[in-house]
Amino acid sequence: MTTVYGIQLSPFARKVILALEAKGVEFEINPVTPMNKPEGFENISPLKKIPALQDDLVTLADSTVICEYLEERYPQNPLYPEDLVARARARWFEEFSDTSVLAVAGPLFFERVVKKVMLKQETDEARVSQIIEEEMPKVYGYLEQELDEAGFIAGEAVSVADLALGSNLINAMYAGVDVDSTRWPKLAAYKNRLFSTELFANRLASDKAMMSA
Ligand SMILES: N[C@@H](CCC(=O)N[C@@H](CS)C(=O)NCC(=O)O)C(=O)O
Repeated sequence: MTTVYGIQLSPFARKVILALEAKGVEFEINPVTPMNKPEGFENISPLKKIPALQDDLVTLADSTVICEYLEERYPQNPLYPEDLVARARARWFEEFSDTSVLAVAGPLFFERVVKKVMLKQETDEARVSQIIEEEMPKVYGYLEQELDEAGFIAGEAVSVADLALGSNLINAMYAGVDVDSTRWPKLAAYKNRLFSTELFANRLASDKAMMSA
């Protein structure tokens, strides 16, 4: 059995879970959280971060490394485009999402969901406003400029870049900050297209069931 160590609300764990689901690989989740790492977790994830993955062949950490492994082990429903340029773009937008989009969505999710719901602390709304007004426009503006009217971020098919970008857009949405379609119409339409795919719709439904429980 393939085990994912992490929680499904982590954008990096969600990226790996989506990759497994896209490829139809059965897996189980061991719900390790950043605040609740078991003794000896460094033997599975040497940097002590989630996600990690363990199967009959490997124990691996880092969502990017894990997704590349999954692609090579399970080539069905490819997540890396065949075309050289599109594949390079997929890798770039995966990286951009894991760094710059995360730098927007991560603190929003932390302030409005982790602090408020899980830690029962006050949300720093001044920090939220600063992210929305100063940091988000640079990141979303760049994505707006790179997206087409149709398809996904690196071509016609959903790629690993969409798993990374979509995972962060989900967490921003859970923080009550959706993409403003008047400022970023292509990004807002892309988000709706992506979230309407069976892959993302099922993941959103799973989050909803988990959060209402
Ligand atoms: N580059 C890593 C980043 C993973 C990451 O930062 N995970 C966060 C949770 S979303 C974490 O485990 N943080 C705990 C820590 O840094 O101690 C990946 O792609 O998997």
